[in-house]
Amino acid sequence: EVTKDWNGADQVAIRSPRGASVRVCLHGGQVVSWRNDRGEELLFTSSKAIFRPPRATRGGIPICFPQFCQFGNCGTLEQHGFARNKIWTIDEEAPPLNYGDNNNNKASVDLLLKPSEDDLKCWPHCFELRLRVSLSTDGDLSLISRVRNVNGKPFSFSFAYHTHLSVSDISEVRIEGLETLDYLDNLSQRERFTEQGDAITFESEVDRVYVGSPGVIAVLDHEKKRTFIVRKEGLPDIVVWNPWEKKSKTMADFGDDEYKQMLCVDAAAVERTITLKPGEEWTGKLELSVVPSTNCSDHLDYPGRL
Ligand code: TA6
Repeated sequence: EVTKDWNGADQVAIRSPRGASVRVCLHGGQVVSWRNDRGEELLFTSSKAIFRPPRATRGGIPICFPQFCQFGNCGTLEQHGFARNKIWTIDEEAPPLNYGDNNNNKASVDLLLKPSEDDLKCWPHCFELRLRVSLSTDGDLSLISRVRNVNGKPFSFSFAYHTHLSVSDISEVRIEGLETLDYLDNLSQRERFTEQGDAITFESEVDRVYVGSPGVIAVLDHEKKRTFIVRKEGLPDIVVWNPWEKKSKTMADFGDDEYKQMLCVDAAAVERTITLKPGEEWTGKLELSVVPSTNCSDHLDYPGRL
């Protein structure tokens, strides 16, 4: 179902037979809503989000391409790239996939971003970025991005699904699956640390890139008795970010107390950029599901369904 969003750009909604839904804005190719079959919103969007360029909407899942920049020296591009501030198109070459199409349990929409003349001035590389957003009959959300080097010269990029999860109380949230990994700490000039052997919990600002993380991690929301399962392929890192109170007050498009209800857990390729030679293509997959439990260890070894 295609409607118009705040600036007249198309917005596509997919509804599963059981009532789950996802909404994608062509502005930024951004998933702005993902609801379970009880209509509960699973992604965070700030009440102070600014829905117009050049700010990306503060929430949902912005697509950060061709860079996800931390630790300063972000060059001339915007910190997290321009893709989330561009108007994408619906990819006419990819017919929509619907529930029941040859026994498919997913419905999908395919979006496309290609550089304009202006874009080529600030990032002189011939790319095509295709995004397939799918919702399964049981409400799992998947995003598959494909970047192709359209016979230009080789180029390198970093990428992140900047995923804002909605949580009930950040102090009651923990992440399992990142134990013992190394991380780069954005709060201490990218110094490299090793995570201790237990789940990650939150008592202050956290801004880290866990490098070489496994394909599956779990985010437990104790109060809501539910666990987000994050599965990924082609994305070796996980960015974990919560601005906490002090930093929240410095962001105009973020409520002072909203840090309590959100956590960014971004499947990403940040530590090492990806390089494509002419004609080469890269694929990065993310699958989000929610299980009603806070005992997620039985899900961590669950083989990915990507
Ligand atoms: O998540 C890591 C990070 O780079 C943080 O340092 C913070 O800047 C966050 O992204 C938000 O970035 P944004 O451009 O969405 O405001």
